[in-house]
Amino acid sequence: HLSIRRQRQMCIRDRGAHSEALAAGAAQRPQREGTNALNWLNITQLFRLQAAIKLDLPSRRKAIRDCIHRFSSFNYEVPMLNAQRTPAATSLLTERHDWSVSEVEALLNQPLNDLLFRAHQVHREHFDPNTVQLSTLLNIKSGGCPEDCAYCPQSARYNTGVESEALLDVDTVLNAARQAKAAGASRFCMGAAWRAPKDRDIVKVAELIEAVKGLGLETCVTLGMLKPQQATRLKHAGLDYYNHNLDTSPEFYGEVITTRTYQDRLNTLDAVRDAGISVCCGGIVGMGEGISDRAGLLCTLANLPVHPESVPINQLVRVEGTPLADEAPIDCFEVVRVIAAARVMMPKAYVRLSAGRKELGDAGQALAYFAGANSIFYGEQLLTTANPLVDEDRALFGKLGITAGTSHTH
Ligand code: SAM
Ligand code: DTB
Ligand code: SF4
Repeated sequence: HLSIRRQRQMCIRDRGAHSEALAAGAAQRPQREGTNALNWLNITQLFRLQAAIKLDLPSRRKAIRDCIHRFSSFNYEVPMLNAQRTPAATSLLTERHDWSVSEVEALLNQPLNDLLFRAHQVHREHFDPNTVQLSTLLNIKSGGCPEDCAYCPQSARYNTGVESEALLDVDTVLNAARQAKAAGASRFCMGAAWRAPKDRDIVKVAELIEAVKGLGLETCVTLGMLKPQQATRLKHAGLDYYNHNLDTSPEFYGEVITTRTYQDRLNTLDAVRDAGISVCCGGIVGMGEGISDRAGLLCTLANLPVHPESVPINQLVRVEGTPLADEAPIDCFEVVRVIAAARVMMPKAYVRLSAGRKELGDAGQALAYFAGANSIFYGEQLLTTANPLVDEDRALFGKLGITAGTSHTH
């Protein structure tokens, strides 16, 4: 139903996009027989699903990513890509990566029923709404962290009563992982209170990953900032996910953390993505941020060249001794709104209702599941603070008709 003039404008724009992308592809294209520009574009689309990561293309990845980014900023279908539509191309064309903060603020500020309705529709298009993925957390290296994250009980700068402990050994970790599996978890997440792991730490964590993977569980670790070769080493050990949160908007970030930058975090996310590991990245609400900061966090996440496969939304756990201990509590609808907006903006991501479930209560959690949350931390302990009991989660799932399921990103 577009006017001819508008169609022509679009065609001209398309041609511009094509030639840019083709140029980027051509510049980086391997000199192989039979590899023409069109094939190369298919490869860039596959990259989005991480297939191309398995190819040895480190020097070309940035060009590929830029190319994908340019394509994905178009909201209408590009005829050439459409003609050779693959699942990867479909995803490239249907997911948005061009959100503006004001647009997301408007989304967050909608009447709750409107936001919930939209989010739930998106949720049903992509997932079974009655299945929730279960991840169990283990703190493999507790306390003594040099960073100053204002929310964190494990920072050595605050008096929170959390003891500093050495990295757990393989047997202890395996025992916890076996228990998690027996209780129904599909993923085992190991957290370490490091600013950044040393190479010798990576060797030990790689052993833990191999052991947990051997039990048939998905693996996830969160170790702080990561260098590209460290990410590759973890990938080889069998790591499925790396958790590294942006925590809040670029603007509010400096109020919460001063010992590492937002860009440091984005660099780690790049290293993880380039190593072919699925990205788990989200943030915290309830730290005194404004709605625009929540929108800013969601925009940064959704405008990444590839959406994170997993998006944990944490409600601040206010821990005595941390600078944010006396922050005013937020109500459950604030959390639910952020979950709903994340679902709308990143339709295929697993949105994890993370820290703060105890405070949300049954009704708040039920709303969050309706809004599109389809993953939780499962087990009585988060890292240093309490989580709902396994029996409580089972009882709530029973009341809501929810069953535990695995993720389908692998
Ligand atoms: N040290 C590593 C790092 O910061 O990347 C990994 C562990 S760190 C505890 C992982 C994440 O847990 C943080 O980025 C933050 O989002 C979340 N977190 C920590 N303390 C929290 C709290 N009190 N309430 C809510 N979320 C918290
Ligand atoms: C995430 O987003 N939340 C988890 C996990 N990733 C590592 C951590 C929550 C920590 C809550 C405070 C604590 O227990 O120390
Ligand atoms: Fe350290 Fe991570 Fe806690 Fe920050 S969030 S103080 S980096 S353990």
